[in-house]
Amino acid sequence: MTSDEMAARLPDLERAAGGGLLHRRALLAGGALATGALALPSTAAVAGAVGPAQPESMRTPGAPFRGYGQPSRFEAEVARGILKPYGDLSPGAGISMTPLQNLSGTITPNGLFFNRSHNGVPDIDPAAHQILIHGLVERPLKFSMDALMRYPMVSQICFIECSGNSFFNSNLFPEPMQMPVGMIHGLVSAAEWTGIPLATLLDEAGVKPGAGWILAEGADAAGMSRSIPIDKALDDAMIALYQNGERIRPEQGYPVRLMLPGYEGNMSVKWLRRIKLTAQPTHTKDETSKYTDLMPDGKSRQFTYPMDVKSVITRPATGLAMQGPGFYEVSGLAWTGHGRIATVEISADGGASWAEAALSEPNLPHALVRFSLPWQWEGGPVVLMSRATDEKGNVQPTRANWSAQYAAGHLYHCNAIQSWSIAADGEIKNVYV
Ligand SMILES: Nc1nc2c(c(=O)[nH]1)N[C@H]1C(S)=C(S)[C@@H](COP(=O)(O)O)O[C@H]1N2
Ligand SMILES: [Mo]
Repeated sequence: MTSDEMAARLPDLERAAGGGLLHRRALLAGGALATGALALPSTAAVAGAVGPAQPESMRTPGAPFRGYGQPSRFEAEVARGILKPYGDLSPGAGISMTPLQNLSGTITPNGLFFNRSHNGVPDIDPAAHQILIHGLVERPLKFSMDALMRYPMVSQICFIECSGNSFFNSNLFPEPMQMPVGMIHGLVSAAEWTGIPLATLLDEAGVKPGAGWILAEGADAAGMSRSIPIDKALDDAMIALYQNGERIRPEQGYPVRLMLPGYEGNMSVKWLRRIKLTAQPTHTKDETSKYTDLMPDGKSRQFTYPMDVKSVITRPATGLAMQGPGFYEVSGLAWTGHGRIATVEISADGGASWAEAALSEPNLPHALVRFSLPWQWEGGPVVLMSRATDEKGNVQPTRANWSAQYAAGHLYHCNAIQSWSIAADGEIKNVYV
């Protein structure tokens, strides 16, 4: 079938927007799939069999058991992308990014969870590690890891996003950079975190009147520390011990981290060793020299907490190749630090028309949501975009609008709409629209 014939066979009913986007119901019973109007990627069964009559795997016993499972050897190239801005002078200062182009669903496997560390991953013996709670409290308290393990725990699925995520699309880079989607947007990951509500431990210590903030400090060589408003600390902050069911990975803060749902990743202090209750923010190096937003008038805005509404198409996306015209599912991730995602819209004509995507369930606050939409690529050049709106009515801005809010060279908190151009030959590129 030529792409023109394909387009002609597509029932008008199922069209949701320009560029071949189909209605999110198109794959349901009775939709375009059932009517045979879609050029689906399956191949016709000729001999009624798959491969040789009896493949080797059916004639030889399989591998024995192993203590800790690993992905298939055929997935060996699926790995985090590593950036070391200081090279081997300081190899532990930098980032490793989640390969979003290789993943699906909404939970990041622990071994692929992104890692942002300011001075390496410490090797901490839980038997020797303690947390101190002091400052404006009735009773300063120390907690060993064994003591923490005896408290009632709760679980919550939430994302962590570094406020430096997507800096390759920020004002630092006036021209779009070409790299896999995971290297542009992979400083976001999500897990089910299990631990103790921070409020439980603060109640036990007794919060004194006048305590407006907490200082959280990590036990790493960066001594990373941040000020957090007491309201957040008493609301949904967690002392997290488990990540997707197993003890938190060293990269994520083993044996214990602070977890602040929806807030910029930097504030979720890893390798947590100390919480001090204070009247005012402490103005640590990590919240004055870094993680501030440079405004057009040259002033810096401090303390930008919730991560703004954002989405990115992860398939098709840079790092993947198109397999010729026909049917595709457009799929990606959306999230917001302000609660839940309300809608995600997709455009296949550079923003001229939009169709509403289907959202995965459960749609949880401060978690990743997967969105999807059926798409018939007719083989011509298109520009794919996604635009998320959250339940508070925040709408993801165009790159031009995002960029204009900040000074030249500003990089943090980039939640601009991502555009992927797809050429007739199938090449996928990062473009600014
Ligand atoms: N102690 C400590 N905590 C830290 C950091 C650090 O370098 N040291 N990095 C912060 C930053 S900038 C981010 S974005 C998140 C990243 O969490 P992750 O590495 O588990 O993805 O941890 C934060 N907590
Ligand atoms: Mo970060």
